[in-house]
Amino acid sequence: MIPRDNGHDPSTLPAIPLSTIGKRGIMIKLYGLRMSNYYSLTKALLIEKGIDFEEVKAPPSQSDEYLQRSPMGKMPSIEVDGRFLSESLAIFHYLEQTQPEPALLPSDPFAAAKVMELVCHIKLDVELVARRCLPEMLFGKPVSEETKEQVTADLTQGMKAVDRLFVCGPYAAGTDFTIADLYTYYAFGLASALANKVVGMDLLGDRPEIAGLIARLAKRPSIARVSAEMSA
Ligand SMILES: N[C@@H](CCC(=O)N[C@@H](CS)C(=O)NCC(=O)O)C(=O)O
Repeated sequence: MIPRDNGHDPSTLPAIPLSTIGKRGIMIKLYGLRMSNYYSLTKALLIEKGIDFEEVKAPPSQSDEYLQRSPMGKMPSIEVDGRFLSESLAIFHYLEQTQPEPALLPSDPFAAAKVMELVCHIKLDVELVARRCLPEMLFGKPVSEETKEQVTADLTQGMKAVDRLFVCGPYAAGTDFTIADLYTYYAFGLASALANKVVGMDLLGDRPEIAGLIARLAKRPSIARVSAEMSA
């Protein structure tokens, strides 16, 4: 057990009242690198919510200091009033509660859970699966044929799950823009490139409605700003 002296212990700091983030000088710090899809997703989320934030360049690391912010040494993580939080979904959960407007989930609990169900499948059964090919695409380290076969099979199954849940009406989970649209944009960006390059699978070729949504989402001000600043 790691001693709880790392800023994660809720009893060591005063509670932050809901709906005050970014409104009374509480500045969120966003740690990571702009090249990361999950960092970009979280940045777009902060912009969508109208929350003030400051970006802190922090490449992934296994240093003790980094692990205090993000226990797997990954990006992104955020800092709120001296407390740290990692994992894009956990960060979303926190921001949705502290800054409910604009809502990125439906008010109906079941409809909200359906949005999260779609997010889980996009994240775990598509993006995370395609990520197994990252070493080959990014670092020129070939992945084995066995891995490629497994990735192809898992991606096929994952996309079938996504097909069952994806609404595109016109947004990913229905009539309104939700967190599922941010995961659609940022997860498929990486996953479709990886699938195409490494296992020769075209994830979006037979799914013009998802491809069309991604093209429309690219023009959304939050996402367009994140893209513009990525290459700045
Ligand atoms: N489940 C995490 C995934 C974060 C993640 O995979 N981040 C990547 C960059 S996009 C990373 O930090 N990779 C570095 C590493 O694995 O060491 C989330 O949703 O935030």
